Amino acid sequence: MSGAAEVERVYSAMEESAQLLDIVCSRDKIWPVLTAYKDVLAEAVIVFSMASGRHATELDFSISVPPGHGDPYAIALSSGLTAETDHPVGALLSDTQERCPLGMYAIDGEVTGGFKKTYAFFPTDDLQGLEKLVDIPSMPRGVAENASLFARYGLDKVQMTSVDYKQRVVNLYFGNLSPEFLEPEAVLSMLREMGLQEPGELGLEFAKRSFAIYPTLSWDSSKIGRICFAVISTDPTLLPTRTEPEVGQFSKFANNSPYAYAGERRTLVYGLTLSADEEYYKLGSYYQISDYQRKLLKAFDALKDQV
Ligand code: GPP
Ligand code: MG
Repeated sequence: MSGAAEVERVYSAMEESAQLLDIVCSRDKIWPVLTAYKDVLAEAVIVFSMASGRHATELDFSISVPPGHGDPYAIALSSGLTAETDHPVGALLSDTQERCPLGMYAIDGEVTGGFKKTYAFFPTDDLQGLEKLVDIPSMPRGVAENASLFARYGLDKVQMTSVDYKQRVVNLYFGNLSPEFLEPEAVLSMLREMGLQEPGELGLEFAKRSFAIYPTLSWDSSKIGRICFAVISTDPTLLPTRTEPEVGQFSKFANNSPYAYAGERRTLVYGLTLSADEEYYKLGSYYQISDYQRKLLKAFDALKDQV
């Protein structure tokens, strides 16, 4: 398929996914993003992600970009998807790639807002330690200031980072989590120290199955803005709440979002996010996957019978 046909194909799937949530896609915002990365679409991992509450009016899309394709932030700048900035947010991806080995990149956009984020994935067999990340000059100082807190709760190996150019925030996606730190007492103690909301019983059960935990930091404060517990599964019923309209909305999305790997079950990543004054949920439905997601599902989806 040509690049233009790929753009058309992915846009249609995105529209179908957004319609499930009554969200209208902005073709003018999405088309330039898909066009800028059109050559990677056929082989990319592509995720459509919804969220609850005040975030329910947006659908995000994430697209992986192989390292050989070049720095995706440079592509975003040269394609006019985002404006140049002197803020350290604009230097973080290139500072990261100068200092750390990378296995992959990704970009992220909103179906109503357009280009939003980049991701830097470290090699799966070479996750980076916090000490490496605190040395990156444009990294928010809050990372260094919270490094010992993270380490005390077993958060010390980073799988990937994301940079959000709109909100000017950074996520550190910690992996290699030890089960002891996923127990309710440890999770509650960590959230109290961070000054974040504490989930109820359902949320704590959910958190036990996390394959990644990711805090969000900014350049404005050393406080942790929010943290998300992520669970990967093919089960469409794992949302950690029983309230409506969330259950209905998430179930519709989990059961009907389009995906391009017929014959397999849809890969889903649920998120439980806590900030100082908010608890909300996210669900990423994978439109395209790679063998890496299949491997993660094998390792983590099987855990459901043990917790
Ligand atoms: C979730 O971050 C991360 C993804 C959906 C990226 C996965 C991308 C691939 C190409 C595999 P988030 O959207 O929950 O973070 P935030 O809401 O803080 O931006
Ligand atoms: Mg998102």
